[in-house]
Amino acid sequence: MAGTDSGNLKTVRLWRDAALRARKLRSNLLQLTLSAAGGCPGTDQLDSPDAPQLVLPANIGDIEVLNLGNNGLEEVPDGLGSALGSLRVLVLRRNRFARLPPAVAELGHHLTELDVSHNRLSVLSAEVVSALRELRKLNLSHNQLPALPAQLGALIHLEELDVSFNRLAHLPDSLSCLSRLRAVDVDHNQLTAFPWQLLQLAALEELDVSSNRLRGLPEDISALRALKILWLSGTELGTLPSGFCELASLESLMLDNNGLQALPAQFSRLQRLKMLNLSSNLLQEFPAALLPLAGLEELYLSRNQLTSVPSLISGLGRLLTLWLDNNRIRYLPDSIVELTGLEELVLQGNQIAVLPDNFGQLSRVGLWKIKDNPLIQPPYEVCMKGIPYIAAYQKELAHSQPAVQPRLKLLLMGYKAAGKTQLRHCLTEDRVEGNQGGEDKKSHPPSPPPVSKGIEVTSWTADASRGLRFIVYDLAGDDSYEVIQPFFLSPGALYVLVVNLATYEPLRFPTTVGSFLHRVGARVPHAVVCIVGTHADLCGEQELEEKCLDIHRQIALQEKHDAEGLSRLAQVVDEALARDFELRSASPHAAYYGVSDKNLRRRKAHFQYLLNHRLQILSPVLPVSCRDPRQLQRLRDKLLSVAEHREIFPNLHRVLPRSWQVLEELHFQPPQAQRLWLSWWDSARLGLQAGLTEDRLQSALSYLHESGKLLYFEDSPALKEHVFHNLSRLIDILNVFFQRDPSLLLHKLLLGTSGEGEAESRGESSPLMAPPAPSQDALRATQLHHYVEGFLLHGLLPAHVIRLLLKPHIQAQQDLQLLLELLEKMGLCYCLNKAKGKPLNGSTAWYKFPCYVQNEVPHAEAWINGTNLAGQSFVAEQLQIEYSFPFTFPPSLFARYSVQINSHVVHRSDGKLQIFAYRGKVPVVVSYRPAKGVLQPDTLSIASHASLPNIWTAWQAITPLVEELNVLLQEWPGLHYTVHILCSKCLKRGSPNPHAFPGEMCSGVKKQSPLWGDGYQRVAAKGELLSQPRPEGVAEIICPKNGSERVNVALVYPPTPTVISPCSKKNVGEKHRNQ
Ligand SMILES: Nc1nc2c(ncn2[C@@H]2O[C@H](COP(=O)(O)OP(=O)(O)OP(=O)(O)O)[C@@H](O)[C@H]2O)c(=O)[nH]1
Ligand SMILES: [Mg+2]
Repeated sequence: MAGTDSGNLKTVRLWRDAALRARKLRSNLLQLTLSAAGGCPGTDQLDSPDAPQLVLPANIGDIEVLNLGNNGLEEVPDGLGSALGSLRVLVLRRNRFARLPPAVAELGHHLTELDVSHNRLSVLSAEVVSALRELRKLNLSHNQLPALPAQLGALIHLEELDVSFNRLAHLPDSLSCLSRLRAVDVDHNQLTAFPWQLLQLAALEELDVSSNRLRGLPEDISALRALKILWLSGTELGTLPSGFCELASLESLMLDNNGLQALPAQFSRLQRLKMLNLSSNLLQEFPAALLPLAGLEELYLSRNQLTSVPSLISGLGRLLTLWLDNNRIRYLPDSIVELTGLEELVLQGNQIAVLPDNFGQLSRVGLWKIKDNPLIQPPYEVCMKGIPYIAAYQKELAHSQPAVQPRLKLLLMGYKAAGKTQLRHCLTEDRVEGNQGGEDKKSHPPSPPPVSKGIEVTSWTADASRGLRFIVYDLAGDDSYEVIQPFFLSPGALYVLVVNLATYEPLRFPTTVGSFLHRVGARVPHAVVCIVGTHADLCGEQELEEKCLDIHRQIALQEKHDAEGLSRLAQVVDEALARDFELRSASPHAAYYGVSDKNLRRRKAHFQYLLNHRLQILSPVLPVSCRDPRQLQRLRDKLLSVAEHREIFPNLHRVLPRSWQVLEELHFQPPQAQRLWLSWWDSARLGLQAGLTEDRLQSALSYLHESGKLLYFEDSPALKEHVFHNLSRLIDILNVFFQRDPSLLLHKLLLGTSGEGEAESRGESSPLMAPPAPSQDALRATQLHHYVEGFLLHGLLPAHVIRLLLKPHIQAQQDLQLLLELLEKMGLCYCLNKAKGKPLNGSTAWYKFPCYVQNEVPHAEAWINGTNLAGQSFVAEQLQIEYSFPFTFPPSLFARYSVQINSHVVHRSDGKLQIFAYRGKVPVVVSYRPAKGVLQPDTLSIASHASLPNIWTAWQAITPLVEELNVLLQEWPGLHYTVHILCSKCLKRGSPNPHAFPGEMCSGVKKQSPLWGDGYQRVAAKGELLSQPRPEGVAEIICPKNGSERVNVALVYPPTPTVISPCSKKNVGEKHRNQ
């Protein structure tokens, strides 16, 4: 069977799949498949205590293939032997047989194929076995057999034997008589040596002995001259005997997961080899014996200890697949680009800093993995984007002068009054040459910083001799900044978490350290974090030591807890994957009920990603007193040495194309320098001036974002059409709104009102900014006070008051419009009474800032028809999608989401934790429930209701809202969350703990951070069930919370699979670009 078309085979895997398909294609035989009574999807036979009964239909004497698989059977149906006079193929897989049914013996004289895999066989009756004289294929895999009977030797026609996944320690001697055997699977057993019986099987073409503790191979393995496919994975081999090199027919060889340190010199005799897997061995040198294997198409050398690749590798001219990941390779030979047929090139996890020139020649490579290499040339984000980008970059570099500009974004984070601003002043101002901030002056001892001004950005030349600059972002610690802080967390930055050691105590760890780490980890997986403890001068020596140790210990605990939690979740996915999809879909009790393998694998990959991209927290905690110049100097030195670390910040050591530098300069030149933001297209035009075509702009912009020069959110579908280059103006404006201080706000407003009259008399008012009626100062102050109160309580401000607040930032008349647009774009507020694109007709525009909403529940009057979705019983059916966040909830996600949904809803009413609104005429509720301890994580749910026949209207109402949330969550690639569809029946009953059907998918990892991500594209996050078609022929699904209760399938699956169009309108530009 390996035979005729093996010339085309690409991998053993493919070959095996083809063989499997061939087995299924017994199309010219008369077939019958029987299921146990009541065996419709939605009920679970396997979990029921009573074995189901099958009754054979009458007149089945002509049946040639009978499939009784997947029925939970312990016995075959009565009369099986006598009724099936023509039977040739019998499939009994996935049942509960503990022995071979005696009736099978009656079929012996005509049966050619028998499949009893995945049962509970612990013994084979010699009598039944010897009756099966005509058998050609026998599958006994996945049973509990400790031995095989000698009578097996009587099955002289046997061609294929699968006894894998049993408990065999030996094979019967008689096996050596089966001279027609062509395929044998004995993998995953308990063999302790290579079975000599197999050496007699001269016709053997395929052999799998993987996962047995063979420890060595006999010299006379050379007897297996017909062998084409050989699996020896995980067999504890340390060397190969020279006889092995006589297996001249070998085409595919799996030798992975052994202890091989070298290959025998004669290995090159295996000239027919097309596929060779040597992954997970102990090879320190690339085996020279491979180089003459000119027919090799696939070569896997992952997870060895290779340090280099010989340039003669170019001799493997037929190579399609080359995996070299997780070795210690420092560079690639230039000749590698001659392997122009390559389709898969996997290099991740090595020490490669520079890629050879002319990489563009490898244009066929579709599978390209390069993450976790200290790449300098081309820069990491270029490499991550793929070969065409590398080719373009290399071309560009050839045409432009390189420019070096070491610059690193440094973020100071931490609880309020932790000492961030003071630290920034001390670090940057003490050295005159280091002061680029302009406003900072040399002073010592340091003057106390002014009252928190909010978020601030300054430049600090930390090492003038090397020209090393930090762009320091001082992220104010007050809660009110939570909603804007995430915009500044970007990949490739150095994070400094500041803790006030004087006020620190172990109980305060979660608020002062733990939550910040979670936040950074969720936004920027794999970020580098230093912990700095301030106020050291106020602590005794012992106190200092104890507190630093406690922080260190609690960080380790939190990390361990999170990693273990993720591993457990990954394990559940693994277990679900190990069960067939059919099995998973048979029972709503099963974990990941109804979730497709593809979605599960995606989820698994995401867990793996989360586990591999934990924060890089540098220990120990660095204590410092802002009053001690020596300690400050030590901290400076430490930060510099971290920044200088090539493997952590390769960015800083690389050569950039001149065009990138020109692009940067152009962004900060008038007239665009004054603009509040640029559209992607504006930026692209500057790119053209710099000599950068559109396709190369993205890399340049993400570099500028990472190094702190501007904000460009390539991961946010909502924001990636804009480039925020005017950082200082942007931050000043944001600070105005997020300094939650009533007196300060009032002060600003009063300042703003001075001179109002003049503006009016110049006729500058517009309908959007209808000014307040002129009145006495006192009256005005009261009025303004009223606005401030309304703002801080309900997040409401009219446009003319916003204008007063922003007065210092407004130069031209249209500025206010622009500023409001900016705030809306960033998702910080929405206009309450302005429908998109429609003028206001003279009335005042009111803006709502959801992060300020204080009232616990929305005003009920807006919720006209609906009653409480949480408790009361409904005539209508309820639909509720629940997102749950077991580790951390992104700060202010609910507030941002509140803005994001505004274009989809009408008649909304906002509470601090809940929004009531309508989509058309259909009511929707969005609710946020903060975590209560570990058992009840944070949840965000989107609900609606409708009568059963109209339930599609509810689906239609919530689907765009679900999509908006998924889009927002893409900004948090390191976040874990789950999505479920709550059982409508449980909700109706008012159950406090309704059953949750999986409706989710991995937390939608989009593009990872160019610096630390692995470049795997996050598919637009969508619900698992939400993205899967309704199972055919299933009308109802049992709710496991209440055994007999059935839920209509329309309440669990949307009418048609949701075609996610995350902000299709917003993606138009991108589509355009990609064309
Ligand atoms: N004694 C002493 N006081 C310090 C030290 N560092 C900061 N402070 C004082 O602590 C107070 C708070 O420091 P800030 O730098 O304003 O704190 P912050 O982290 O910027 O606070 P927010 O901006 O509100 O988040 C100020 O009065 C500082 O002078 C230190 O090392 N020793
Ligand atoms: Mg501060």
